[in-house]
This record gives sequence, structure tokens and C-alpha cells, in this order.
Amino acid sequence: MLIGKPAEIPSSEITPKATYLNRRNFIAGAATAGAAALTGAAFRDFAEPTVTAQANPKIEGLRKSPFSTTETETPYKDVTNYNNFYEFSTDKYEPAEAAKNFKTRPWTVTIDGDVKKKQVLDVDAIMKMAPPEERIYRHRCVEGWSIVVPWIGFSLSELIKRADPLPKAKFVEFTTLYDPKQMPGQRVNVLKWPYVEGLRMDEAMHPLALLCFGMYGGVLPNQDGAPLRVVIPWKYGFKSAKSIVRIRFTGSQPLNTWQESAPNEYGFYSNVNPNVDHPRWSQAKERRLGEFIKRPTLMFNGYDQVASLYSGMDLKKNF
Ligand SMILES: Nc1nc2c(c(=O)[nH]1)N[C@H]1C(S)=C(S)[C@@H](COP(=O)(O)O)O[C@H]1N2
Ligand SMILES: [Mo]
Repeated sequence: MLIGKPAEIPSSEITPKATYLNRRNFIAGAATAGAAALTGAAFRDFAEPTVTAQANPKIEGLRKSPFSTTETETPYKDVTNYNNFYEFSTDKYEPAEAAKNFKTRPWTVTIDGDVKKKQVLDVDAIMKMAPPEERIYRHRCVEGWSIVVPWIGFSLSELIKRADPLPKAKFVEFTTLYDPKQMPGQRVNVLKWPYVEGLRMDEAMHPLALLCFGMYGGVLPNQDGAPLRVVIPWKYGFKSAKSIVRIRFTGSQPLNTWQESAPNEYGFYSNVNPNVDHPRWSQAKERRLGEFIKRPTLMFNGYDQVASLYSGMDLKKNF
């Protein structure tokens, strides 16, 4: 049973607080400081971030990707101190600390459902399936903030091809680890655990869909979904499930956690779409972490090459 509504709040209320991560700007910028004062931001706006630089093991032999954007990367400290990871906390400033001791080895991923090669794979074997690429993607949260991140991984299709799904497999479902001992957020029923997400097979096979195990040159920090997550850059952030332990192939559309939690607010597709408002806020603009002025949100988050996946579909209905 759910004891409370998930704490999703519109960006207009949360982003001034996010600027605390850039402490120098925060103190220097009168406009920024004024905005924070208006929202009554607490003293912890002046706290230092938990982590400031990539200290995780490096990933060698990175290939560059033609899919990378040339936009400025969001600072590491912003991407790793402001996270949605409800298994650890509903407070975006807390996963960095709360996930610090999360155990990501040994780690296996179960491949099952409508697939020829049902198997349990070690994450280290998965990481070696294909050469690692650096993909600098825009990533937009449904709440109105966005980041530009040099993710590391390879196309999810590499794993799917090797698993050899049956023709009747029309969808792929991702399940996050369930371990309330390690994940304090799972001791609270804000969402139904474990976290589940899904993609249509053609979406999952699209070369942009990334199976991800690193960022900023190194292994993924725990708060960003270590040891293995997906990154689906044309969809709202919640489609990109973290800390995945199961990949299931199925003939019927999976019920993703956020849709189950609030079906009128979160659909299965959740393509970034500035023309379809969230029932409680506009989706027309977004704020890059570390910046102050909002920018317009682009259809499919600017990844126009996926448009053909949805030709003939009413994207207002299939939100
Ligand atoms: N298992 C799990 N995956 C998750 C979430 C979560 O709470 N649990 N949050 C999602 C949301 S809402 C967003 S915006 C992104 C955030 O990814 P980041 O912290 O690496 O920026 O992760 C997504 N994946
Ligand atoms: Mo999100």
C-alpha cells in the first residue's frame, strides 16, 4: 500500500536550490541568491557537495560516438550530487551519501522471459560484450531539469541481440535490485518496489538506447545507477532504470513503476515532449543544472532520429 504521494515537484520550486552546487556563483550571483531567498531555501544551500571529482576506476579504450552532442557537459559535481534514486532517498541531495557503501560486486543480471538464451550474466561479462563508447547525451528529468553527461556504455541492442529474443517478445522490462537492507528508500512505500521500467522492442533496439556502466571517464558512481543502468536520451529520466538486476522479454506492455504510481501523470512512452504538459506543470522549458536561465525543451529532447518509431501515433494520448 502506498502511504504517500511520490514527492515530484515542479522545477520552478526545486531548481533555485540546485544552484547551491555552484557555490561560487551562488554567492556572486545576485539574481541567483535572490531567487533562492524568495523560495526560502534553507542553510544547507551553502553545504559543500559530497563528491566533487570522478574518483572511480577509469574505463580504458573509450571510443567516441557520433551520437554525442557538442553542448557543454554539466559539471561532475552537479550530476553526482543531485539525483533521483528513490531506493536511497526522495531527496535529490541525499543519494550521493546514502549510496556510498552500496555493494555493486558481485552483481548478476538475469535475462529471461520470451528469449532463446535465458541466462544469468555477471555484470563484468556484460561490460565486455562490446567496446565501450563515450556518449555525451542530453538527459531531461520529467520535473524540468536537465543535464549533459558523458555516459559510457554501448547500445543496448548488443545485449539484446546476444540474448536472442523470440518473435513474440514485443517489449523489454528492466528491474532494479530489491534490497531494503542496503536501500533505505525501499523501507518506505513511496513507490511499489522493485522499480520497474520498460521499452517497446524497437525502442530498445534503437542505436541511441544505451546500456550504461560509466560516466566522465570512469565507472558509474553508485548514486547514478551502478553497476548497470540504461540511458534513453529521448525519454524523460525516469525511463532510464538504475542498478538493473533483471532484463525480461515479454509480449505484453510492462507496467512501469511511475505509471502504476500515478497513471494520469506518467505514461509508458514518456517521450520528451514540450507540447504535452504534465498535469501539474508545463514541460515547455527546462533548466540545465548549474545554469539559471531556462531553455526551451525540444521534441524528443532533440533526438529527432527516433521520430519514425512513433509515426502514426497520437503522442498526446500515448504520453
Ligand atoms: N531504480 C531507479 N531508477 C531511476 C530512478 C529511481 O528512483 N530508481 N529515478 C529516475 C529518474 S526520475 C531520473 S531523472 C534519473 C536520474 O538519473 P541521474 O541521477 O543519473 O541523473 O534516474 C531514473 N532512474
Ligand atoms: Mo526524473
